[in-house]
Amino acid sequence: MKIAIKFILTGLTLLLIAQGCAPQPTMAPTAAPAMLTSALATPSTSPATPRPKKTYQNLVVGFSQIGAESEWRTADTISIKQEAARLGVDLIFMDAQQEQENQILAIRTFIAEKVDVIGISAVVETGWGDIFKEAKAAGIPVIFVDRLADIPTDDYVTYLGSDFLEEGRKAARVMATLTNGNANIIELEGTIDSAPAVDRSIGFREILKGYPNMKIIDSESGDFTRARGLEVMRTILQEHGKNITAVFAQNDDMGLGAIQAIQEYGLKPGVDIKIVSVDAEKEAFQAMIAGTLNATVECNPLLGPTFFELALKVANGETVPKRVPSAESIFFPDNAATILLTRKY
Ligand code: GYE
Repeated sequence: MKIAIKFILTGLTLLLIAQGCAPQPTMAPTAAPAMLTSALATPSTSPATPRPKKTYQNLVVGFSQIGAESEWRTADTISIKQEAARLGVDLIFMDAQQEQENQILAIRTFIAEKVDVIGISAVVETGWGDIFKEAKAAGIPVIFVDRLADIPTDDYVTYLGSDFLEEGRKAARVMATLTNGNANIIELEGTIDSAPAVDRSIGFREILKGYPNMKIIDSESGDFTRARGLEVMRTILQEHGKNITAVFAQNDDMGLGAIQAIQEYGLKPGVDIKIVSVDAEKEAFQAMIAGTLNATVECNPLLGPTFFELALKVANGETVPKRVPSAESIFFPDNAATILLTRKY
């Protein structure tokens, strides 16, 4: 049986290699441990059969990552791999290349491998079928990291990540200040049906209700990538041109693509068109220093330390909070140069 399982895993690895997404080599440790903060405690799923108490050294974790679509994602992957290496956790890491089917396949593999805990960042919210019930039936606790799926709360143990609704609200409040409540806004949306795209859109619109002269004149998906942000913004500029006064990019990478498109078009990003994005990665700070980006709303990708802390607890049947939020702020050009010196991603 074990041989058969190994064969399945090897087969999947080969498939992923063929797709150019074989697991990356583990990197050197640097991440610092994080503390759990939420007070909403609920019991974690207990394994079906009693197991001896786990330590990091004998913990086996399967992690299904979305892909490498943004600098944010790269930082998140490094954080997870580095922390696994630091703690001595046996990590089976799979990159889904932004395809839901690959994530479903990865979870099936983790179940067959009888991992202790499954971690997943769900590329989209819907269309998961019964895969998480399968994991539960096998007695394997599931932890969502960064992006939650739209599934019954009983089908997972905990969700660690940002408050995307609040990020959307923060972006809109900043935009209102930057434009004195008067703006023709282009929204560059993230991956369609992904939790951050859905919630950032909702949060942004919620605040806009209080500003009748702030209008979203176009909203297109740039799939959270710089290349798509550039391409989509070029097309939008052809259609709306100088009528555009603001851009809400749902991540920095799309915002950086939009900045390039605006420059190509002959307008000044950050001046003629105000731009607010989300993530707060290093290149966003460089853009703020250059005056092309007006603000970035932080979304923390350094989730590895808290994820493994949670994983060990749930593997041992301990109680963990159902929701573990990340602490985040907003950054502006005035102190971007100073903050950039200590920025980790
Ligand atoms: O904002 C974006 C990434 O899920 C919070 O995904 C994450 C988002 C992040 O591609 O850059």
